[in-house]
Amino acid sequence: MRGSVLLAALAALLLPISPSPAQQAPIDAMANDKVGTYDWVRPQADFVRREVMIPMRDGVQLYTVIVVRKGVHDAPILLSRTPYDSANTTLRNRSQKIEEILPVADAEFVRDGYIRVYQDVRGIHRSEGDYVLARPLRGPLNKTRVDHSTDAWDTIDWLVKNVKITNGKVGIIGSSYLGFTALMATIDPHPALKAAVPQSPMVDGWMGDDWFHNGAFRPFAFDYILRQVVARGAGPVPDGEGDQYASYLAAGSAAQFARVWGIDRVPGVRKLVEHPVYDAYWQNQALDKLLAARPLTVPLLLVASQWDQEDSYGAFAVYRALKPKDADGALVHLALGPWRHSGVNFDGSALGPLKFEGDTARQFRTRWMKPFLDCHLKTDPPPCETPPVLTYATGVDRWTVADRWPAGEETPLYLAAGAALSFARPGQAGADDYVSDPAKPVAMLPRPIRLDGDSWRTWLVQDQRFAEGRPDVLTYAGPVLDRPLHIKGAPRVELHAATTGRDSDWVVKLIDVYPRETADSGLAGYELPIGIEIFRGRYVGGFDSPAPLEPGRTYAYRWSLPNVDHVFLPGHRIMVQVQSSLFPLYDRNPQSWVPSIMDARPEDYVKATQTIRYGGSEASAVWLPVAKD
Ligand code: PG9
Repeated sequence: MRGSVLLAALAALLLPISPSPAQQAPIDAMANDKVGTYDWVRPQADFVRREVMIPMRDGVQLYTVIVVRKGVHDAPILLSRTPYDSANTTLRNRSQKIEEILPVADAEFVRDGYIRVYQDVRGIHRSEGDYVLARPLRGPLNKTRVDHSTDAWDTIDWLVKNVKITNGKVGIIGSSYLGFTALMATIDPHPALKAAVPQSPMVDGWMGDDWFHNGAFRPFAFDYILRQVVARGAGPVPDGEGDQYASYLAAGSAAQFARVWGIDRVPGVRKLVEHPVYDAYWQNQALDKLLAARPLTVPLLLVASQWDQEDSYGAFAVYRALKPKDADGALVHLALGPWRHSGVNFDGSALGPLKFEGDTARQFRTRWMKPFLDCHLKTDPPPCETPPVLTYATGVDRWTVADRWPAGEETPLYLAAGAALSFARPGQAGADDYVSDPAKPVAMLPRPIRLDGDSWRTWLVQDQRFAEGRPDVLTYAGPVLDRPLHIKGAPRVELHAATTGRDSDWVVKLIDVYPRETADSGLAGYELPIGIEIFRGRYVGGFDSPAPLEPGRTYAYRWSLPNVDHVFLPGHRIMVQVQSSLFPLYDRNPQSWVPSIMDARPEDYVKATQTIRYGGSEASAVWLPVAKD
C-alpha cells in the first residue's frame, strides 16, 4: 500500500485523471454505485502536491509530501518532520490555492516560492518502521542505526537530489515535537541544511518540558500518549467525569490512574511511570546537553512562547547550552513572543483576555522569521539581519531587541511580614504557615477542569483571584507601582521553607495585579500570572538523588519561573502566591516518604503544615531580572 503512494502520485502527474467519455463502455443499469474513494480534483490548482516514500539507510520508507506553487524553480526547501499527519496537514480543505491547503504559517513562504515539505516521522501515520515517542539519539538508549538525525540527513539528501526545482538549500522548522526533530536534524547535519527554526522545542521531558517539571509529574501526558500511539480507540482517557480534578483525585496516584483506566501496559505510559527520577534514561536524552557536546554549525533561530503550557523550558535550555559556542554571534538567535504553546504559528492578536498590538505571531513570522530563513536559504539572499535576541514586551506591547539573554539584572523581591513584598530585605525574620491537604489539592483552574481545548491553551493566563482566598495559598503583594518595572529573563525563586511532612511540593506564582480601574474593564483587578512553576521537595539535594525531608527543618529551595519579557505598569501591583499543589496538572505529593510517588497508596497521602520563612538569614524572595530601560 505504501509503495503504491509513490506510484499513485506519479500516475497523477503523468496521466489524465480518467478516460474520456468516448472511451468508456456504456454504464450498466445495475452497476455498483459505490465508489471506493474520490480524491478532490482541483483543475485550477495553483500548486503541485506530490506524495513520495523516501528511503532511509535501513530500508524504511518515510511518507513525505512536497507542495509547491506552480512555475517555481531554483527554490529553497522548508522541511518539517512531524508525528502529526503530513497528509492532513498539507491538504486541509478543497481549496485550489496553495496558501489555503497548508497551515496558515506556511502562507508567507509558499507565496514567495518556497518548496514546502512535510514528512511523517518513522512509524506513524503513513511512514514505515517502529514508532518510538521522541526517539532518542543513537547512543546508550538507542542501539539501532537510525534516529531523527540520520532520518533528517537521509531525507535532505534525497530531496536535494530528486527535487529538480530546488536550489539545494534546506531549512527545517516546526514547533514542539517538530521543534525537537528540527534540533535533531542539526546534529551531524547534512551539508544542505542551512538553517533551523525550532519553535517551543521539546528538549528535556523531565526538567521542564512536557512530562515533568522539576520532578513533579504531569499526568495529562497519558492523554497525549494515548491520542498519539493507539491506532484505534485513541485517547483521551475516557474518565467520564468531565472534570479531571475529580477523576485524578478519585484514582489516587498516577500509576493507579493508569491501572484503573487500563493503560498501564502502554509502553509510552510505562516509560514515564518507571522513570520518576532524573536518571540515565532522562539525562541521556536531554537534547541541550547532547547539542552542547557537538560542534555547532547550523544557524538557529530558537522561538519560545511566554505562556507556553507544554514546553517552556527547551528553547532557553538550548540557548544557554549553545550560546557560549557561538563566538561571533552569527549562529544562535532567540525570540520570545506573547503566545501559548506553538502560538507563533497561529493568530497572535490575543491570549485569553489579553489583547496585543495586532497579530504578533504574523508580525514575527513576516518581519523576522522569514527574513532569517531567506538570508540562509535563498539563491540571491538578502543580508542576514536577525537580532541576537528579539522579545515582545508584554504590558507595553512592543518588540524589543537585546544582545543577550537574560537581559536584566537579578534584583530580589522579598516576601515580608503582613503578606507584603519588598525590594528592601526585611531585617526582622518571620514566617507564615498553611496546611496542605492532598485530599483537597489547589486547583490550577476553576473547576470543572479539562486539560484540552481553549482552557488548556490559556490556563497560564488564568485570573488567579479564584485561588487567592484559599487558606492553603499564601498571597504576598507589593505596593502600587509608581513607575514601570521591566523584567527580561527567568525570575528565580529562593524559598526558605519547612514542612511537617517528609516530602512536599512548592509552587510559586509571580502575578501582575491590574488596577481596579482600567480602560479594559474585563481586566479590572485581574491577577495575571507572569510565571508559575513547581519544585518537588525530595529533589532539594539533586535531581538524581531524591531523599526524605527532615520534618521541621528549613531548606532553601531554588528554581526558576519561565522566561518572560514583561513590564509591570504604574498603577499595577506585583503579587507572589505560594502553595503546595497545582492539580491536576501535577500529580499530588503524598507529603509522607514513598520511594516513588507514582505508586503512592491512599494511606500515604497526609496533611502537612508548611512554613514559609522571610527576612533575616532565611529571606525568601523572587529574584527578578530587572532591565534598565
Ligand atoms: N508538547 C508536545 C510534545 C512534544 C514532544 C513530545 C511529546 C509531546 C507537542 O506539542 O508536540
